Amino acid sequence: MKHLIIGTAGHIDHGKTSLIKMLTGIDCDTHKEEKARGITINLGFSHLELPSGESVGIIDVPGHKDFINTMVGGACGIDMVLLVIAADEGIMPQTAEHINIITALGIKNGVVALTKKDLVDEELIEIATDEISEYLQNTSLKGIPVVGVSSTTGEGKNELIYEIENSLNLFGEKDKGKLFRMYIDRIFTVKGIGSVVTGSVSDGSISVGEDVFLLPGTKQKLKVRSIERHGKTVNSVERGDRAALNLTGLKNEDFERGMLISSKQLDSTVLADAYITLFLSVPNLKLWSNVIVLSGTYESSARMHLLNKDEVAAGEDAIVQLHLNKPAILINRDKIIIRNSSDDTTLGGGYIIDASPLHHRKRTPQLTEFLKGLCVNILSGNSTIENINLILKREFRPFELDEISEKLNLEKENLIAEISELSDQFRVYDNSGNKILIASGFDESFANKTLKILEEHHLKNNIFEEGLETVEILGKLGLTKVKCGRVYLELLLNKLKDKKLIDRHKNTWIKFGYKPQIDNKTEKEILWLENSILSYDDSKPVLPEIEEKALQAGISKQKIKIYLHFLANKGKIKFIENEFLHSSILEKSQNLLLRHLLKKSAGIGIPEYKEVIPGTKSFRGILSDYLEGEKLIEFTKDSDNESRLLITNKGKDFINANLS
Ligand SMILES: Nc1nc2c(ncn2[C@@H]2O[C@H](COP(=O)(O)OP(=O)(O)OP(=O)(O)O)[C@@H](O)[C@H]2O)c(=O)[nH]1
Ligand SMILES: [Mg+2]
Repeated sequence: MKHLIIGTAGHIDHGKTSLIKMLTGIDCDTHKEEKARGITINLGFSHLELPSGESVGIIDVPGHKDFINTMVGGACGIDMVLLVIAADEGIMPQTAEHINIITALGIKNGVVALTKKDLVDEELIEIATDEISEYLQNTSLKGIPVVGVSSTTGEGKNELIYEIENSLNLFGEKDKGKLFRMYIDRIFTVKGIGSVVTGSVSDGSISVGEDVFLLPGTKQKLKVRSIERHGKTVNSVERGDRAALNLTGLKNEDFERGMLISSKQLDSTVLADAYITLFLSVPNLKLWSNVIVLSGTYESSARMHLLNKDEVAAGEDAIVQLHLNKPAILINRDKIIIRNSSDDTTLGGGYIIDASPLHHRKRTPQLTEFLKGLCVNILSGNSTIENINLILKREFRPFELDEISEKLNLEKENLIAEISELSDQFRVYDNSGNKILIASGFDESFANKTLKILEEHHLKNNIFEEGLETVEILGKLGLTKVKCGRVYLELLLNKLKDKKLIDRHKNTWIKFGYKPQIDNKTEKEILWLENSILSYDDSKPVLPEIEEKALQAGISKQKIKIYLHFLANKGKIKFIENEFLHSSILEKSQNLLLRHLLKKSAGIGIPEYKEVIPGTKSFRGILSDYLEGEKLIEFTKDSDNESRLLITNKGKDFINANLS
């Protein structure tokens, strides 16, 4: 099953609805007003069972010039066109306008039904056929077959069906996209069933029982209670199907034509970048113009800003930014049609090239270059690899495969198949099955930056054995806020390690082969610092005093800071909060106190603590802070509310192990 939709197109009264009735037996003009006026006003829906067994959906559109917007709403969802031209009139204004719209929507397949064959002679049929073929030369429908038919006599019906089937055979199986989207074109209530909305499924698939959202706006999940396709109850529908969904969760008045049913809560936008082409014989458009934007059944007035030129003439193309008055749910490659603000002329059409752009206040050459790249990709048949490249090159960061699959609306599995064909333009990292992609140039740049960061770090800290921790490098590379930044960096660092460019030291990264360098002078200075800390014995070392003495000895404050760090890394001193003690002194006092406490099951009061550790009060403060932090001792209060020190079980184990 190919899941395709055929749409009619053509001037008013040329016989579109009659033709569909002849082909399918269904009269699409169901409304009272349609019957009374003898014209189509709303979209009509039918389906055709082909001899091959395939069932295709049919959308019948109105030909009247006042209902072009309805026609666009129908035509946006079709795969091929049934262009209806009455043999007795030939190409008329809305024939031309519909052909323009079909061309702008990129629809290339179809059949011309030259209707009302019964009203003209064979010679006129031949002349009309030639005329139409020539006219279509400059449109997307170039070369499609022309079949003479009469809906009154049934003549030409089989030939037309044959050509429709031929044309449908040109379609292969398509990637249906991972996200389900369907623009609502009709809403009605069925007694005892509830709200039913119909539309053409433009992406993805949905099954009974699944949750969907009504967009824009509502955050509430709706359940798909039942589905009909071409009048038959089915379990699921997919891209290309005409569908009627029975949804539970909202009232009928919450639904509106032009709203979207989606499997995901998507953000709406009032800004979109688009590539458009103006139709022939429309007026020139200036830098800013007021327009109406149509996409699916969405419709909104908008201000259109030309980005790559100051004026655009009939037949020319342009890259534009649309400032929409009504929030839209758009994704890249969505087709759009532009009408003038008085809604009486279709100006042109094209594609969304960026559905979540920045507001382009300045039209820089870089911006134009980037947007042109997007256009080329979208127009050149959208090689997936090229599209991935474009996303990756836009932002200096790694991307998760999930993000790419979302942006391109392609299934992850299909993407994995594509990227395994390896592009030299991007790198793929495997994170236990989850893939991370990054543009090759950026990956190289991150690798080089990492090496440089480590080099600079070592240069400034050449007495240290340690390098930088992963988080420190992450911050210096500006990757902290990137979702997969940490995982990417770890993979990159490990790759650099495998290449023997960097190495691991303790919990840090160093450049491969890096060794600290301590010259004689430095060594002496460090020794001097250690000795001056030792000289404080069981008084708290006072940093400003040490710094003062150091200055006199010709050692800068900055160096003292580095040396303190160095001594800490070597385990010679210990930082406790912002203070520090020499480890040997700390250890001596700690053992002394713990050993004493071991004998005092009721603990000791502060005066006794003072006797055991006779140094300064601040020294005792740091010591007990440290031991309390290590959970070796704890403080309690006695009956007089005086503090008492007690050894913990952990403290007992610790000191017993030390004693033995
Ligand atoms: N003799 C003859 N009359 C036809 C044929 N097809 C359609 N008609 C007549 O042409 C008129 C218009 O037909 P429709 O099918 O309503 O035309 P339409 O293209 O659907 O019109 P809109 O939807 O309003 O644009 C009707 O009176 C039909 O009976 C045909 O093959 N032969
Ligand atoms: Mg009609």
